[in-house]
Amino acid sequence: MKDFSRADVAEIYHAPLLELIYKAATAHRAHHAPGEVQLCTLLSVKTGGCPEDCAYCPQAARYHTGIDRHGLLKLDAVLEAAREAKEAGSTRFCMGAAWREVRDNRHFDEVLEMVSAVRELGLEVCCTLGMLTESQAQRLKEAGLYAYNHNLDSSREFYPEIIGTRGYDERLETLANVQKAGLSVCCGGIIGMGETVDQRIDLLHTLATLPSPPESVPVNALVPVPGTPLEDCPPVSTWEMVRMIATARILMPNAMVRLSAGRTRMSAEQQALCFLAGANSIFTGEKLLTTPNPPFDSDEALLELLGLSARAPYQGQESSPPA
Ligand code: SAM
Ligand code: DTB
Ligand code: SF4
Repeated sequence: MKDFSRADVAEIYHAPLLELIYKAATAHRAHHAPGEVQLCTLLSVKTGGCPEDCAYCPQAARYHTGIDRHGLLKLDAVLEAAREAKEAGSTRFCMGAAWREVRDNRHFDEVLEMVSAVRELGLEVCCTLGMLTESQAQRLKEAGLYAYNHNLDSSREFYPEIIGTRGYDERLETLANVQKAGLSVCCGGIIGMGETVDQRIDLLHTLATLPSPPESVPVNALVPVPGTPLEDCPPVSTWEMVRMIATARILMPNAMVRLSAGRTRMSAEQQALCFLAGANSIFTGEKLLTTPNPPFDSDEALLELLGLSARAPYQGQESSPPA
């Protein structure tokens, strides 16, 4: 565990902006190839109908968001999407399910098959399926899962204002189970939900002082979806995304910092600043889980413009590709 204090994190976060970006870019260069961006693809393998009440989420059954609900996809459909993702240069494929938690049933068995099959294609496989027990995490690991995404989303203090159907400690417990199983942890949050800057700093402090810091930190800007309680939240400014990304990069220099939801509202210049501030991964393809994402061609043009290249696929077939 890193011993950053809350005050250390606040000091980094509030540094003069260009100083902050410079420090983050320096940390980025010391730990990563700065010209490389990892491309990842998301696939919602089970969409909508979720019993949870996450105020940001279009997939919660209680909000009327008009998304196309569907049950668990068939293996063939998942494999086709994974092949396409690989073809388009993605090296990480993340399957999401709108579940509160994993249950030990045939659906989980099917997900385990999906994990093994996608793994066979030579992709890093990530899942985000809700809460997990230690033995479920172990089974995912044995099936060939590389990483598990489970976001803390915000600070402990703000959490009850966005989610009432589960608590922060339950979130931390799943993260501990994931870590115990030897899976790579992907854990981040969302800004723009009405939280204060201090609460964002609290989230960054919690992430950086987890028993071991996450290997992957997605930074999402809220995508306000009509029908959800957060539909009218005003957009966050890019400066706020940049401060989050840069602080995460300095606190967790080895992590992949992913510029995640919210890119459709960002210009090339705004995204360039995020890369400069230490983001080194994006999700590509026209859809995130259920909401739009920039078209593939415009991302290709963006990387070309900035002289960035997509990180090459890792070569080995061992169960732990390099982070
Ligand atoms: N049900 C699982 C869970 O909650 O862990 C996995 C799927 S959930 C959709 C994955 C993550 O997507 C959430 O933790 C949240 O951080 C992010 N997310 C969901 N809706 C979003 C939105 N409208 N804007 C930004 N991020 C969002
Ligand atoms: C994460 O932090 N962001 C991604 C991934 N992890 C699973 C998901 C963003 C979802 C945005 C809303 C949607 O498309 O449904
Ligand atoms: Fe369900 Fe996950 Fe959406 Fe919350 S974020 S409503 S748990 S799918």
